[in-house]
Amino acid sequence: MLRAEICSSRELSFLMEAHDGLSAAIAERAGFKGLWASGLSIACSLGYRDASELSWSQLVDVVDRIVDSSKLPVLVDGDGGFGNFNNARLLARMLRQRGAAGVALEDSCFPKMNSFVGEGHVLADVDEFSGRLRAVKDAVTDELVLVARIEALIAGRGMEEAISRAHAYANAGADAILIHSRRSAADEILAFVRAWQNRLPVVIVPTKYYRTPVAVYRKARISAAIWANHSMRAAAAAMRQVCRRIVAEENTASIEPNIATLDDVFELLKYDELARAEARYLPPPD
Ligand code: SPV
Ligand code: MG
Repeated sequence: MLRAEICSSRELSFLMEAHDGLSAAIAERAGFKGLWASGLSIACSLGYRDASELSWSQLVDVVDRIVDSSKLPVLVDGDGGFGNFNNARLLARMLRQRGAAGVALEDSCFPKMNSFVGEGHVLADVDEFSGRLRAVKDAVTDELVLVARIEALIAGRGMEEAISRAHAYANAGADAILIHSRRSAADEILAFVRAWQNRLPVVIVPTKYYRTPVAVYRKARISAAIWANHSMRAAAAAMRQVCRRIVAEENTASIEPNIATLDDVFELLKYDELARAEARYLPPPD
């Protein structure tokens, strides 16, 4: 299912960020066909920075809630795999156990730093990172889609380096390539796609180059675009506004029309089946 979403260059798919069960359920209800369990958004929702402060087991536990809260396939942001080939492989096995559909691993070093923060991002050695991918592929075979994420453009290492890394990661068994950019225009992403010639499907994260119309990605035969952090950012803005108003007004009357009703929330999480009298537990007959 996720393979169809992200590995088809015939149709552009969209993955929506989820950082907990509620955001997963909301994205599904809105019509998305796949989810991105974002490292940044999950870390942020727990009050951590996206700098390997969230542990791999905390990530796995949140993914468990995301998977359980919708029927959608979930591509998990596995950062660099939280260490070497062994840590990456363990993470992938645990994610498969919790029902994830895929994992994206980036060629960063531990501890990682979010791609949009600071300069001087350090890339992993190509052979060492290829070993991480190969170890994951050997462990989970086709049961998890394996996306290799290239940070060469983020690290300012240029297009040639990005393309040669993409070939190395394809040879190591990746199912798709995620090429990341922090530019405000899609030019370097599109240059990558032209040079890459679709040896493997391409996934993008248009967080910074959000003004580019998706028709451009369709024309470039990009397989999937990830809206990587928008529910988390929407929640942050809404929570801040509500908190400020309640502090100022010492009353919630004015915000009531602008927030989800409790009935909305109950409906989203299917309280109706619990509320029925016949929902009482009936033990099986002896
Ligand atoms: C994430 O959502 O955690 C990502 C995308 O990895 S980014 O924040 O752009 O690095
Ligand atoms: Mg991330």
